[in-house]
Amino acid sequence: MDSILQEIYDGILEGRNAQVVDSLQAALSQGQSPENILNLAMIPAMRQAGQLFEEGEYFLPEMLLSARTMQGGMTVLKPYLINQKVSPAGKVAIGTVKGDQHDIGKNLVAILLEGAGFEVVDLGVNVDTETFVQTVREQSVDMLALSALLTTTMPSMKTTIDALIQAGLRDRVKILVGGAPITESYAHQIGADGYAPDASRAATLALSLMKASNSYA
Ligand code: B1M
Repeated sequence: MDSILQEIYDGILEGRNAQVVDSLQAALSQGQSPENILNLAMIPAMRQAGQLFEEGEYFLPEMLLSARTMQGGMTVLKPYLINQKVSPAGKVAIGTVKGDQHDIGKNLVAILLEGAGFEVVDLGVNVDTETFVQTVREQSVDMLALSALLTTTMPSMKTTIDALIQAGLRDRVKILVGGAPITESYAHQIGADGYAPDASRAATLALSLMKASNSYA
């Protein structure tokens, strides 16, 4: 790995916030693309933190430090990932489902959706079904984007879709789901409109779902 990317990877893994901000600025001024920095250094570092947690070498405080350093780094990268478009591609409400506090992937999806021209309403983490339903009812969103990182919180996606059906609102929105334990077949099984394995494919899929729904309008 390139040495500046290695510095970013190590810095995130070891939770060195200030160093990661400096290394990111250095990498950007060396001409590294923000996508490469994310995909080759930052996301792999978070994956490794999870691996060390599974192996009993990291505990929650270490995972949390890595997560905070990652979030600080994403603040530096965000302006480089967002390309302001004139007319919004649509309005998306995004949230991590009930019981789940993981928000790094969700935040990344939100940034890339914004980058693709969507207006994004970020509902945060631990979002209950009623909040999603109320948002669809009151905020005229075109799409709901649901993130889950725990196998125990995945079922909340289905609960949300079922609640939208019950409220007679399912046809008003496209539903996009994702997060580490989610699969294409799970998305299909619960009646979502789409699944994306990562943030950049989430943004591409969101655009094509909007195009498809506009062509039926
Ligand atoms: Co947690 N955690 N965690 N954790 N954590 C995982 C998810 C875990 C896999 C770690 C492990 O054991 N290897 C494991 C889940 C096991 C399982 O369910 N199968 C786990 C666990 C067990 C837990 C706790 C239960 C631990 C405990 O308390 N004993 C606890 C649960 C708390 C809760 O939510 N109720 C917990 C807590 C935490 C911290 C708070 C310490 C911290 C989160 C901080 C934060 O988010 N602000 C944390 C972290 C950092 C992780 C790992 C290490 C990293 C997650 C991450 O940010 N990855 C994670 C291990 C791992 O993922 N390998 C782990 C980087 C991020 C960019 O990737 O979020 O996957 P990700 O997002 C990706 C894709 O998934 C996708 O796009 C992103 C990339 O482009 N994506 C979407 C995500 N959402 C999408 C939505 C879409 C489309 C794509 O459309 C809408």
